[in-house]
Amino acid sequence: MASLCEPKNIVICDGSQQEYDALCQKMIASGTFIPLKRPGSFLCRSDPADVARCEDCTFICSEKEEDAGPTNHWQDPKEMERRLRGLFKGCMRGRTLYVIPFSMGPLTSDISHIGVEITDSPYVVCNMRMMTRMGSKVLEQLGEEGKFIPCIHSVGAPLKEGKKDVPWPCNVKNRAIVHFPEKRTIWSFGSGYGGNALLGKKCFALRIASVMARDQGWFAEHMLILGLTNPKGKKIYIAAAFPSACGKTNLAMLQPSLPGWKVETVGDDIAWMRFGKDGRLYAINPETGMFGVAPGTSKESNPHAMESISQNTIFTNTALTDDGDVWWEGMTKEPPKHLVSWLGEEWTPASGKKAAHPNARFTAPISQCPVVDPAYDDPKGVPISAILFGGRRSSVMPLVCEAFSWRHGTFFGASVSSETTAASESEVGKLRHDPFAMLPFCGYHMGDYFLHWLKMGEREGAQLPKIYAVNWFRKDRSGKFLWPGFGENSRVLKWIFERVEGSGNAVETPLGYLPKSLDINGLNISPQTIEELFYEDREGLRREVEWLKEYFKLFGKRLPEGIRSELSALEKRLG
Ligand code: OXD
Ligand code: MN
Repeated sequence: MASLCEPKNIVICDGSQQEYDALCQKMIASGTFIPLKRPGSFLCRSDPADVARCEDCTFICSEKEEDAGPTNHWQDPKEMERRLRGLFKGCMRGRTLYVIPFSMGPLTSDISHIGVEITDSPYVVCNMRMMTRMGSKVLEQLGEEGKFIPCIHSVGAPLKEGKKDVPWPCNVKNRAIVHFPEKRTIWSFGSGYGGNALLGKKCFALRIASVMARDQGWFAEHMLILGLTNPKGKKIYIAAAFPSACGKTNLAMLQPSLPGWKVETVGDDIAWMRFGKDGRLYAINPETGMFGVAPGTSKESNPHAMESISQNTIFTNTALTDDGDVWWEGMTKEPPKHLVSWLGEEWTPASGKKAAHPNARFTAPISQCPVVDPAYDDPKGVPISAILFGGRRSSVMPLVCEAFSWRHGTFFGASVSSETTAASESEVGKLRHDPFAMLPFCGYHMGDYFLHWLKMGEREGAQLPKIYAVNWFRKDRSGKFLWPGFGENSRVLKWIFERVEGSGNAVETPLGYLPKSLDINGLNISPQTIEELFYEDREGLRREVEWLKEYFKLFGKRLPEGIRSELSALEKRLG
């Protein structure tokens, strides 16, 4: 790679604090980092054209096109390799090539896997140090023979001798985030942002890992993991899949409004799950940090996230206050009178523009979360009792619904749709199917992915988690959210807990089991609103079935029979 990329230097990262601090200092000097008044924290402004995951330039280059499936962009692997070799030729001239050995998951866990990212971005190195277990200890574990996933990254902006660097080098017009599922290799060119560049996250822990999981009999999922304890001290673990920027971080560290209940955080974005010898499904969070969406995060909406980012945090594309702190829309009711926007421009409330980019992010160690679960680093993982699927749906879908079976729950996952958010560059607010919240992250044919889920449920001796569909985002006719969400979601978690324990009450409906009653003690909500939250909109549901039928045609013969029959069963139940 060195002879292809022609870097000026090569540094093998040891993952130490000293190394991290030196890179931060280097980035302050180059204008990439602005030190903040929060201890150990920095603001970074990206190039205005490189602000989110780029789905149109993300490719799954399987040997056969049909194996990438209809939901992925495919290109012939040989042609792509040629293109990449051209792009990477001399791409690191004038820059340092950093070698980042990292482990996704605790080093001693059987569920974990190792990767090595090479990059010419010190921003990537610092973020990877927070997001993964990184450095010498990983190299030691690898030894001479160890296996790892090669992850190759360049911002694609060679630096001419004597030329001053820009704060955020990138090469937007040539961006390519490329996965070779058979070779299990990742090449990413031209972007420095989030999932495009921190290759342990979406590229490895989801796209490549989903292929490994299919082949080896486990799950790599876009899910948070939380521990839920009832007032008697009994604890269960829940995994939950929601599309990007739909509140995974908020749910993962929710402060329950119900007295005596406790939520603790294992992970906020990705879960790797494997059946244990006892037949239960065990989950680890392969990451060690959060790369969370800043806008909307406040002391009210997510006090635990606010505490997690009070120090040692990298902020990207937030606004800067006059006293050297950060701000974003939704952080306080009243915006400050003056700011410097994410674009580096003077900003006042009269500017009529957003001060922070809608996909502005914070990177912070999960260990700083005040409610981090004691088992978050446990190599065994945590046993999952319930799996939730949800999306942003302003109508039709009820607040919560329990699946009749694993197969029915797999159908819930396959049917997820959600209004799009700024986490990706595509149009915001458009309702799209996002099966299992994995649409941008499944590394193979989505029909085969459904089949993998169905098959895993047939495993002998498996003690399968119960499966739920949830929707915090249903609106009334005037467009107002019906459900307050955030800490009040603990009321839904309580019902799920009781169902798992066998004590919760439910009514059977065509969609699944709904709560007979939800604990709304102390909540200022009218009985009509509750009714609307669970209203069985038969017409809307029939339209949903038609819409799903049309969507599932995309998968042709690779749509498993289990999903097809669940859809017809729902159609029949709706009458
Ligand atoms: C993320 C995403 O960054 O899903 O987690 O976009
Ligand atoms: Mn995500």
